[in-house]
Order: sequence, then structure tokens, then C-alpha cells
Amino acid sequence: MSPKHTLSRAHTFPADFVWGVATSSFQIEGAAQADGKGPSIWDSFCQVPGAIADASNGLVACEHYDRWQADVDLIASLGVNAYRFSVSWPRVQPLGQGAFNEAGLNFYAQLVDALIAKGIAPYVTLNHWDLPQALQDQGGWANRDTVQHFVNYASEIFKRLGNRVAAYTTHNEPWVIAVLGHESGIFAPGLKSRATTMQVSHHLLLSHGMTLQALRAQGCNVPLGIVLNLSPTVPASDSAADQAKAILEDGRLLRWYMDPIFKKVYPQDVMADLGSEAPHIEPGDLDIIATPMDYLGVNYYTRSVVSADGSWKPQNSGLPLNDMDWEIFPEGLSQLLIRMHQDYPLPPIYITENGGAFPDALKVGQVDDQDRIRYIDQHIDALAQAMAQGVPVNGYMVWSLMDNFEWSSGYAKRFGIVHVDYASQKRTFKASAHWYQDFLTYQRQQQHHANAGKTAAITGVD
Ligand code: GCO
Repeated sequence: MSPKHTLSRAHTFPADFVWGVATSSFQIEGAAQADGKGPSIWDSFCQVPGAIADASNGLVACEHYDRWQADVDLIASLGVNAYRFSVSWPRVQPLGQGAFNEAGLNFYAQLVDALIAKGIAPYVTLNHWDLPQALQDQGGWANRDTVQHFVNYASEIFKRLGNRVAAYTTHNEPWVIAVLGHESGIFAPGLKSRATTMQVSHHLLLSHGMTLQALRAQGCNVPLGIVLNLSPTVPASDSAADQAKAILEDGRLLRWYMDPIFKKVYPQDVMADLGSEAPHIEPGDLDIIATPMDYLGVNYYTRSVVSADGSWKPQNSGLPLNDMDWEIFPEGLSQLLIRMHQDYPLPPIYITENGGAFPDALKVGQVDDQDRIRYIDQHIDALAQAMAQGVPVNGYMVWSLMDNFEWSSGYAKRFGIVHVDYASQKRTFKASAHWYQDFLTYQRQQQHHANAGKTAAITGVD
């Protein structure tokens, strides 16, 4: 074990702390047309010329659909106690409504059983962006009918996977689905309308609340929550214009989701700015959205810097950048969590994604990704600092288990702690996977010592 990157070792985490790795269905499964799976909006989007940087798609990806058993062994060998993955809606319900696909349901049931058999807690995300294309053909998330279709789908998943999983997440990153999918159009379904974006975000939140109510009514007693992508939003300069813009962007990224869930209201400043592009909200919707949750998942990668004229570039910031040109800013994680703890009555928090793409090179069978190790080490340290200030955090998951389809960047950007050779599908631990494994062993040893100490105190044995 190298003596470098040991900031995170200064902290002993609670014995029941959840340590995991995360993936999502479209990014790893492949088998896009196998065993009755229907097309998703990402299958369609990949066919749009220029949509994906390397013109790739999800047809093969990491072949996880066929290699899942070996992948479960891989996860177990890391020493994590949790694995976060998503269910592909069109794999289990090809048209997004009507008939379910037994082969798809069975795939996830087997995966859950295998994880549990190895002592790995399954964290199941119901929507990690791969909406059935058949629903998009009817307006997708902009159509209020999709809300009920989602609740029906979620109910079927609960019937099948039940209370054996560790937790269900309704949606992953509704801001990304809404804004990148419907405003900037750089993600599926590739639309460009702010009014549609806001309606989509409202329907995602509504379907989240309705799903919590429906699953609980069906006897679900495992924790239910949502995963948000959050960052501190800071102005690029002290100018009044940049500061005003930063407040509005914080409203659109964070308060637009946190306020209705925890305060039963959309932020007034964002509403006023939207004017006629504000979403249509029916009476009672906010009561449903504010249905109490058991936990909140936070995905943290970087901070968000905004300038009124859009001129700010990460290259100007002086901070180190990762391979996505995102600033590496671990303090942002503590700042974000401490601010949220002050502003909202938080349930337990899980960091459901944190990690980075770095320019990895496979040399004689090894990837020496010290930059990724430093990133993870610094962020676990930042997390511990927020916990020391009283923020209730229950777990941390690295994005990602393995290199995979990075959306509009295709396969060119690698976020995995396990390297994937896409030609052979060979998986190889990067140095960061070894580091995480060592870190988790160290944490278990700390626990062991702490427990041994307790026993000694109780029995009076020295
Ligand atoms: C996310 C995404 C992941 C991305 C990761 C890196 O939830 O943002 O879940 O799918 O791959 O964030 O961009």
C-alpha cells in the first residue's frame, strides 16, 4: 500500500456505513434487443447523427446482461457491502405500459438474489433515464399519463423484487432528464424547449411522490427515496449580474427539487423567471410530491460556476480538471452537505455517485490511475468533514464500478475503477480499485479494533 492518498484514513466511519459502487442499466447491460427488450429513448438517441461523440451506442456496452454473474463476483471482490444499479424499464415492460416481459424481470430477480447471497446490499434505481421509446412517442415525461405508467411499472418491480432489496430510488437526477434531455437537448430525447423541460421536471417529481405512496400501500418497508445531482453554485465574479445569475441557477438545480420535496412549494424566484414557461400543476400535486422520504441520494462531481454572459470556462478557474473538463473541488461536497443540512430537514443522505473520468492508460495489464485515487480519497475526506458537522450521511458509492457508456461522450470517457477492454470485454482492476479495496479493509480493521475496545471495557479485560 502506497503511503499516498490517505486523507480518508484519518476517519473511522460507523460500522454500518454503506460502501458501494454504482452503475446504470443502459450504460453497462448491452443486449439492447435481446429476450424481448423494447427500445428506450437512448437506443433511439444514439442513432441521431452527431448525438454521441464517438458515434457509439448501447447495443453491446459492457455485456453485463450476459456477464452479470462474473460481474457480481467482481463487485464482491472489491469488499463493498452495497451495489447500486438500475432496472431498464423497457427490458421489463417493452412498451412502458401493458404486458411485462418475464425474461427481463427474471434477470433483475436473479441479480438481486446473487448479490444478497454474497452479502452485498442491492440499491435499486427504477429510472436511470432509459424511458421506453413507445412512451416517448406519446410525449414521454411531458405527458401526464407517463406518471401513472411509471407507478404501474414501479409496482410490478416491487411485486417481483419485494422487500429483499436495500432500497428503491424512484428517479436518478431529474434535473439531467429535464434540462439536458429537453432544454439543451444534448441527452435523449434531444428536445429544446424550456416549457417542456419544466413540465417534465414536475411530472418526474409527481411520479416520485405517487410511487412512494403506491409502494408503501403495497407493503413496501424498505427505504424509498430519490437521487439528485447537486453542486454548490457560485458566481464567476463579484458582479451583481453574475451573483444574480448564480442564485437563479441554484434555484433551478437544487431548490427546484429540494423545496417541493421538503417544503411543499416550488421556489418563487424560479417560478417568476419562468413566467409563461412555468409548468402546469394540478391541485394536490405538491402534497403528493412532499410525501416523506426515507433517504436522499446525492450525486456529487464538481461545483457549478456561472456567469451572466456565459463566458466562464473551467480552464480559467485554476482548479485541476478531470477528463470531462470538470473542476476537481472536494470542498464543494462538504459545503453542499452542510448548507443542505441548514436549509432542509434532511433524512439520511447517501452519496450515490462520486468519481471521475481520467485519461487512463492500460500499460502491461495495469492502469495506474493515481488521479482517480486522489479524487476519491479527497472526497471521502470531505464527506467525513461534513459528517463531523452533523450532516446525517449513511453511505458512499463510487461512480463507477467499471468503464461504461458515458452518454453523449460514448466510450471515450472512462469513469470505472475497473478497466473494461471493449474488444475482449476483459475487466481489469485499476489501481483505484485496489486502493478502494484496501481502504475498505482498513475501515473494517478500525471497526474491529473499536469493537474489541468496547468488549475490553465491558468485561474489564485489558
Ligand atoms: C449520473 C449519471 C451517470 C454518469 C456519471 C458521469 O447519474 O450523472 O448517473 O450515469 O455516467 O454521472 O457523468
